[in-house]
Amino acid sequence: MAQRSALLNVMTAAATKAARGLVRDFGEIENLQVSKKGPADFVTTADKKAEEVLVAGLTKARPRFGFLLEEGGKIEGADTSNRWIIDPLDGTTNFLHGIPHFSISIALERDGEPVAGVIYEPITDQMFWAEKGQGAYLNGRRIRVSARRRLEESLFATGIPFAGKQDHDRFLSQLKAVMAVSAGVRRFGSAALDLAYVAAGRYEGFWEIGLHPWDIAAGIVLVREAGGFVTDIGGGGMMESGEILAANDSLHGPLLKILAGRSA
Ligand code: 2AM
Ligand code: CA
Repeated sequence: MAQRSALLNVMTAAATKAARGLVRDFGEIENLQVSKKGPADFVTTADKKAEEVLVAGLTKARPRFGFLLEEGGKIEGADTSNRWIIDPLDGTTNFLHGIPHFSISIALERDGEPVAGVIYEPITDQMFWAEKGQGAYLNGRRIRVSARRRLEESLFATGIPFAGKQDHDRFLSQLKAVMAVSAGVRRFGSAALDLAYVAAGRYEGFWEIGLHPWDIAAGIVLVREAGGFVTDIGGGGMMESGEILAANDSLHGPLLKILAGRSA
């Protein structure tokens, strides 16, 4: 079992605590699916409750740090270098539909750079963590991006834009280009877990457009520390543009060309 730093212990403890409520609430979803009102309001409450637990735990441990929260927005801290970037429930649509694939994502950003990340998948009890310079881990075991180098043997994940989102045509041309050269494309619905799975070498790469900093901040640290490359797609910086491509060291370059509409 790898020795975890005090910082990572604080982050994993907060995730574990918030997950208890999420798992309890997820157990209720099945009953609510059949109710007239449906589970949507219930999920929003679950999401907010999880965020409150995370903020309380992290504030107790590091009282001066600020926050960027999916639900609660920005909270300025006395320490202007360090802030937590948090998604209390990534994969909300899965959760809402009773599909057991969702996560909690916590990153620590220091002077504008994500330096530590924890992504927790409560249903399967998979705790992914990484800290800059210290490697990436899953439940205490070191993880690495996959070693596959051939596109035709490679599996990729993505996120599909939906109603109200931009860039549907651009996404379709990216998908068309990747499906033509790869062993397959998956769409699981939690960007944070997609990045953790790239770090764990489960698939060779992941791309998505239209994301937010809380979807990707922790995963960026995980992929980098697992030996992968993670960048934006069209220029402009991942955290600003919400576009991300994460892949192993061999396939990031070719995939970036393919997504940009140039041949690999
Ligand atoms: P969420 O579950 O926290 O909302 C799936 O494609 C990914 O997109 C998930 O990480 C999901 O995060 C995120 N997502 C869902 N709705 C979104 C929206 N309206 N804008 C941007 N990202 C969204
Ligand atoms: Ca999210």
